[in-house]
Amino acid sequence: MHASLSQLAVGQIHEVAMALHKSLNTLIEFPVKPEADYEEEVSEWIEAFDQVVDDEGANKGAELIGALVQHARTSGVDVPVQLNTPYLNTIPASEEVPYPGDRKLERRIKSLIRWNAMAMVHRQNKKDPGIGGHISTYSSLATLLEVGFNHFFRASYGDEPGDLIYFQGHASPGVYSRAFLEGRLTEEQVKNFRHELRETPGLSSYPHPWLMKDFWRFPTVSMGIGPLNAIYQARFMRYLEHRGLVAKTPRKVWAFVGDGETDEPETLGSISLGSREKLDNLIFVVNCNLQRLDGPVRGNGKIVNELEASFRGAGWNVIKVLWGTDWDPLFARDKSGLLLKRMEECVDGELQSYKAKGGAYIRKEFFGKYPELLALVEHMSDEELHRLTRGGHDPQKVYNAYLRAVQHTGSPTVILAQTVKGYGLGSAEARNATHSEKKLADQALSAFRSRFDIPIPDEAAKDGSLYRPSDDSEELKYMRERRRLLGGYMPTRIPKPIEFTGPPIEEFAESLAGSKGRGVSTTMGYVSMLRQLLKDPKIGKLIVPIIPDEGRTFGMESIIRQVGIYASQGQLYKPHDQDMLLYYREEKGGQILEEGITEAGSMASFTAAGTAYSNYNVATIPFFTYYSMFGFQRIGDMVWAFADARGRGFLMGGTAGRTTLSGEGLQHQDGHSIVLASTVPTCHTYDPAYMYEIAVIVHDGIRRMYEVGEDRFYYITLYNEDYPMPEMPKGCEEGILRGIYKHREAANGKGAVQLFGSGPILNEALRAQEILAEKYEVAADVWSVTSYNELRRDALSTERWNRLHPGDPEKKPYILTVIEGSAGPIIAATDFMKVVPDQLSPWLHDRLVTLGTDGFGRSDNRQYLRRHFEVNAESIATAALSRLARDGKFDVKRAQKAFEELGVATETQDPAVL
Ligand SMILES: Cc1ncc(C[n+]2csc(CCOP(=O)(O)OP(=O)(O)O)c2C)c(N)n1
Ligand SMILES: [Mg+2]
Repeated sequence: MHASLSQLAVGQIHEVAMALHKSLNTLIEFPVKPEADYEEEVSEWIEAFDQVVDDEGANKGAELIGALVQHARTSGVDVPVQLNTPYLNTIPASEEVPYPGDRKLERRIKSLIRWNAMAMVHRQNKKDPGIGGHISTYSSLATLLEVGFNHFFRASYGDEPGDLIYFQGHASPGVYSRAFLEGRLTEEQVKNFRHELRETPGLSSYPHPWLMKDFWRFPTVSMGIGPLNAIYQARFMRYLEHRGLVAKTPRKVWAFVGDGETDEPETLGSISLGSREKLDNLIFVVNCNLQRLDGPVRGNGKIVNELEASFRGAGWNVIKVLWGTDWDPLFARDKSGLLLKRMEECVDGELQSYKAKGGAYIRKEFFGKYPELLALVEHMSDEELHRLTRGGHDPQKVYNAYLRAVQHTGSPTVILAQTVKGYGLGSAEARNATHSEKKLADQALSAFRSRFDIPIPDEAAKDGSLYRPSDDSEELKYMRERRRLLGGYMPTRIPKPIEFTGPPIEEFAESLAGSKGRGVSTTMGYVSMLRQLLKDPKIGKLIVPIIPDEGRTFGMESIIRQVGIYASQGQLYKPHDQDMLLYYREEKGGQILEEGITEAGSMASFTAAGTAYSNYNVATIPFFTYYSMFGFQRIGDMVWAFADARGRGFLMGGTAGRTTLSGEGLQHQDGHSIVLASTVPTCHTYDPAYMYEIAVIVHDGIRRMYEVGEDRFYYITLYNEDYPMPEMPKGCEEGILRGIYKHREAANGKGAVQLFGSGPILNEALRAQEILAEKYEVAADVWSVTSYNELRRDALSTERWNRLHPGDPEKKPYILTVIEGSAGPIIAATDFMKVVPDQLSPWLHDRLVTLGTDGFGRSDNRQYLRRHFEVNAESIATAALSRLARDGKFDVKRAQKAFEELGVATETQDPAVL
């Protein structure tokens, strides 16, 4: 080397640094081409660099480059950050290990799976047009899955459950097809793909544990949810291990992700958690078939490069599997570097066209750009050029990538596998419309059969008949043996029974006893209840408190002190508040999952914890406490998937109520999460007013979910308004759980009006009761309605029974049995939308008058908010009088005057539209 760094101009340093980068072969894009003047100088530097690598090894070379770049940067030279490596396989052919399986047999098995997957979808659409199904996703994924099934996916590790696999949802026909060959699904089931409502049980379109509870574990088909849940699953696995709740095993979480799916913010949004937590138990496989539903994923760019940069930047181990073995000799022979250059020049739209248009086109358009490349392939036919394989279809390449991934330590791995959408589907291969291809023409079916050597007659091929060789065929024996060695079939979901006894109701004594006149909020009460549960000798350790950076909002500092925040590395710093009682305690065995500001991530943790009974045989009980507005509204689709996954646990919607949360305004004030919660079939929603109500609900919830084993979960609202919590009256447990009980009868025992209240608005109803009695001599009964949703579900199911049994005596919905004998109108007031109580209209008919908080919130205080939304005591009282007046039970003039006396404006605009 002649010139020293200090002698070079800044521009020259840049040139040299970039040239050396390129020579290191780790960074490819070369934004500033060396000018001719420097060429000699650059080659001298490279020569010197090569010398260092030759003499002292690659590590020394890397150090040198690192030092050079660092120096250039500190000297003010803007060396661009480059995160892409050459558009080549990460693992060079020279470093590959040989394939350990029987390639020929595995190919035959894969062909049979391909055939049956395709036949399943094709037949169904032939006889039931429009029933749908997808063949092109699996056709691109087959090798990626098969190498896993034959060599990597472990069903168990001794007594411990094995790997957890998130399958690309649209590839389900391939997964079914394998299970069919394994003899786990019958021909009848396969023939009833997407016909699960007919006589023989069928197969659901996509992975749904709700519909196929012995088979699927993870709902993935809503794009983005699978990958996000997989990241948090891997983290939760570590959490269980660190807390000693499961044994440490080499088990992995595999997530198969579509390249189009990476557009979803959920897919990439949390990848940094993977590296921060060093989740080397996590492997993403992105099926880069370069297409999504409508067309190319990045027609004008390269999705692989984009993802490589994102994942590498986030600290993941990235393994690219781009080209098949048949490219290796071409690369070996190409001394000009033009083959790589040509690959790097191509955008994905072109790569797709090459596969769609065939060999002659590839010769002309791809190789034809440079005469040297044309010469490189002159010995190959067009057909051979067309068949040049993409890496994700080559078992040898895929095996090596998986092997590296499972051996890698210290960070998660992503495998970016280049594939062809619709692989093997002839004219549907790599076409924009291929995603929606559901049927093949007769001729395409025959071609498919011939290409993959399916031993069935032509006629049967045209019908798309299923084909399963005999049980003692080589293929099936091989499949079974491979799975036996890997611990069993997958996917399966057969939770083992878990011994579990919930805490006795006495453990909730503090909540049941009330606050002895002290003003407390249900949030505060809940936090003390949770602290108590955490101390339970049997189930305390199973409780998983989850909070998205709202611990202090909910007064949970004491819990942080009590059980600590889970931190995989422990606490590497002295917290500034360590001298204080309630210091910020992080530790390896900590119990709280403090997720930071991510409701989606927290929900993913809730999902991992709420399904741990089925994935790890551990009945963890998650309590996810969050700002109620940012729950269902923000991450409702994840809640839906949680229900599908048969998740169990408690969603605790804090700072609920559009008028109870004061000061925060429109974006925070929740008046509708209960409406959204009502849409999830296994979600049981409660809007309690008192601590004893919460205690009864949680006590029973733990019993039902974990002792009885019901697939249900709870949404419970929590409020921040302080008021005295009464002691539990006798005999109200059933009412609390079913949704309503009488809370305070009219003083004279003859209520002429019924006031329904929920949450803190129950206090307004109680105050209205007093106003009505004292000022207007109207007697009213007050009821606590803990759940309109539960009351409606009960009424709907009773009504259904009545409809289906016209000859039998009519049954009564619970709500009617409860209010039977009560007199007068019912004024129902809630801090949620009017539609919440209105759910009971069909049964309460014209007795029901609803007051609720429809419309956008404001940031004022409770008093003004309740007046604005007309849910304060005065509004409740006037609503009662107004209704009584219309019914001819109260003087109209007096009713009109009452509005004035109580300060309820009558001519203002409706808050619902303000
Ligand atoms: C949240 C969500 N939005 C839209 C869809 C509809 N959808 C189903 S498959 C698909 C394209 C998938 O492309 P990609 O992820 O690349 O998978 P491929 O089939 O190409 O393997 C879309 C948009 C969905 N399933 N989920
Ligand atoms: Mg795709």
